[in-house]
Amino acid sequence: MTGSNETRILMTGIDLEPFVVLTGAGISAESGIPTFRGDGGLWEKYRAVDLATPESFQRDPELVWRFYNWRREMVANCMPNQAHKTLAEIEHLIPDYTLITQNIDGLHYAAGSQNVLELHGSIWRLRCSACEERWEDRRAPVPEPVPACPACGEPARPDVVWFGESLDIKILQKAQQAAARSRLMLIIGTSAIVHPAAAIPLVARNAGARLVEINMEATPLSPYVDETLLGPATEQLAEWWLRNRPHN
Ligand code: BV8
Ligand code: ZN
Repeated sequence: MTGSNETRILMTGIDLEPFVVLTGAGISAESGIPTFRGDGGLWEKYRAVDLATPESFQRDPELVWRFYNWRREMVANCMPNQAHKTLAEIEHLIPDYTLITQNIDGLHYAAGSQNVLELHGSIWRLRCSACEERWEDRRAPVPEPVPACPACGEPARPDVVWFGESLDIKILQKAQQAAARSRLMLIIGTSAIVHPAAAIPLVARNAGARLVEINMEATPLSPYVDETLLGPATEQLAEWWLRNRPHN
């Protein structure tokens, strides 16, 4: 193959671009961040309905802030792992590349990824519960029991998407459009249960993309993928990339 704008062909003869990746909590597990649904998962201790919903914030904002402060302190002490770093390397090597994440921990950016579609927001951003104000805040923990909006003084909340809330439509459309034109999608560390994120791989499949799933176990998506690599993301992604990275 010659010429930079040629579609790169994998050593195994499949298209490598447009290259799309969807990650979930499992990619951060080896950084020490508990997943949501595994054993010892976050939601086991705290029922999602009690904490990650607008109703719970309305009812008890201090409780919800205690939960997010606990997560902020945990994430602040965690480093990106080899899987995050491999994805940052792929972004630098593959021009037509889109990284979509359900995670709010910011570890893809910490590993050097530059363009990340954060479907469910970021734990490091706050937004006002009343006006449009939103801002970066890296304090772990946020000291006030319920921080106030700097613009209007109303209660501030984590700038994340809670259950029952719709995602940022622009970010979701970008993710769906990337999937709709993809030739290859890696799905890494997601239980493929939470919608609308869980439907994104099917958009890629309908577009004729090759789907490669990396997980510790089979998921509802597994029957629809071309390849399921079972094992920790740090190992499985590095080995897959070693087998398939372009050598020119
Ligand atoms: C919406 C931000 C509507 C907050 C999160 C029935 C059918 C379909 C949909 C629904 C339904 N009932 C309700 C819904 C809607 C609901 C939903 O999907 N519920 C699920 C539970 C059924 N969805 C919503 O509410 C969404 N909004 O639908 O709005 C609407 C429309 C119009 C107008 C108004 C409203 C919003 C969903 C977003 C919720 N927010 N997070 C926060 O994080 O605090 S979701 C939360 O789950 C996280 O973002 C997390 O990323 C996400 C998904 O979980 P995973 O990432 O997959 O993590 P999980 O623990 O589940 O799995 C980890 C995987 O990793 C496992 O498979 C494990 O085997 C693997 N693993 C572990 N270790 C490793 C590993 N893999 C590799 N290596 C390892 N080392
Ligand atoms: Zn405000």
